[in-house]
Amino acid sequence: MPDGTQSRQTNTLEPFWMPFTANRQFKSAPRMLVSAKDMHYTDDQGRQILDGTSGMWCSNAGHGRQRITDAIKASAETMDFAPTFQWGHPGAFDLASRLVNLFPGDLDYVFFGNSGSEAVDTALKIALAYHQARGDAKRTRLIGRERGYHGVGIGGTSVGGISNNRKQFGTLLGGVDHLPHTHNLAEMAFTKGQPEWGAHLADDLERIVALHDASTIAAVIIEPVAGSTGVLVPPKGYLEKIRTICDTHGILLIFDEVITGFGRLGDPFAADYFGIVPDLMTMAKGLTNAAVPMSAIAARAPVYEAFMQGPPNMIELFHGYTYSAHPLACAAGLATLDVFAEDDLFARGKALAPKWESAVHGLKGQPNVIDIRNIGLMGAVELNPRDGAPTARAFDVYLKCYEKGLLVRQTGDIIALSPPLIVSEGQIDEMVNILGDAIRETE
Ligand code: PXG
Repeated sequence: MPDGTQSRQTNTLEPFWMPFTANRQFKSAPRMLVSAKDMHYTDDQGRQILDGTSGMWCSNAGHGRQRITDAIKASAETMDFAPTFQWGHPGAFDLASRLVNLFPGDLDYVFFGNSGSEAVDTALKIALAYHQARGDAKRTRLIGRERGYHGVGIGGTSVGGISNNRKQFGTLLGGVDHLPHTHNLAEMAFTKGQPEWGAHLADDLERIVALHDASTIAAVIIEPVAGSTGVLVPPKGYLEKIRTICDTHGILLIFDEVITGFGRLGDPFAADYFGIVPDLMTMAKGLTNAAVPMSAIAARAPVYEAFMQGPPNMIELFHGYTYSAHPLACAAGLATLDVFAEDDLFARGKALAPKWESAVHGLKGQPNVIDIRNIGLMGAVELNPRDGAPTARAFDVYLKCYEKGLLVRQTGDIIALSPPLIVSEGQIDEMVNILGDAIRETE
């Protein structure tokens, strides 16, 4: 190893090892965002960038919401930090109460983390511990799905199904299996909303159950709509089948709603939209409008109750984070719920969805566009990969969009869109026009 003093970098961009980023490409041509308000970022050149992705699927109420900023400021001035292991602070209980009122069914309890990844690993651990608490300790297998994204913890990476996110990290957790993904261009290209084809793919869970025996399986975790992999909308009837199979075999169903939570589909959660109550539900991102990192795990009453046994002075779940229910995050979460109520944002998302659908599907027929998908205020445009250079075409489109003043996400050969729920109809047209221009100008 070189002496530490010799490794000092002169380029100020060099020391930050950027996450999920082509570091050398970025540092040679940085895209630097310096402020954000409502639907726009401003970059270091003073350009206004229209936000087609709610930051990273997270600032659902738009940027710089005064009410949220004020709440964070007031909270920081009152109490910078309070522990929540064997202590408490009012904001944590207030936010938990407000959230469980929003959750569907008997999702009556909430545990807090700081990121979607932590929420996922927490949900997986709760599932394992739940079975153990009920004397069913053999149930230790976890089932994910191909192309699923559940964050970057070892648990989330293990149940995740995006190959690039797994292959650098060895064998990961044992005892994990994966359902097939639901994407099939031949059967569902250019479907508006939920595809008619594909409910039978849920039957693969019966195959997995038969292979491992139900008595060894703790939980199934899926995104109701797969986000990161490029907006895979569940086929009609698919989620219902998954729920039924889990019920039949005593397997917990975890919905990872880190992206779909807080209005992305025009309902508070995808669970509401699809009318299916999972046993555990993870959320993050939109929970605080991304103004302070926070995540949460909702649990159905019977799950929580399974832990509430033994002497009452004993800790029931040996799990938690220093920053679980951090006061600033709770303040931001409470203010976010106020903003959603004041602006009627769930209804707004729902009302805009038809406009969104027709706008994004308007890109059909543009060069290299092989599929368009949408649900709620989520959309994806899939491009034909360049020969021998997968992902390059979409990356070029992504860069062109940025040059033209639009923030989109690129994943593989897919451009994903998820605007803040405050987007106007005119801004939807603007997004689609810029993306269309970028696609036409890209070889
Ligand atoms: N679950 C799901 C479903 C997610 O989408 C996580 C867990 C992990 O959350 P954290 O907070 O640990 O990052 C996510 C995160 C993208 C993109 O553009 C998606 C995510 C993160 C960054 C980029 O697709 N999803």
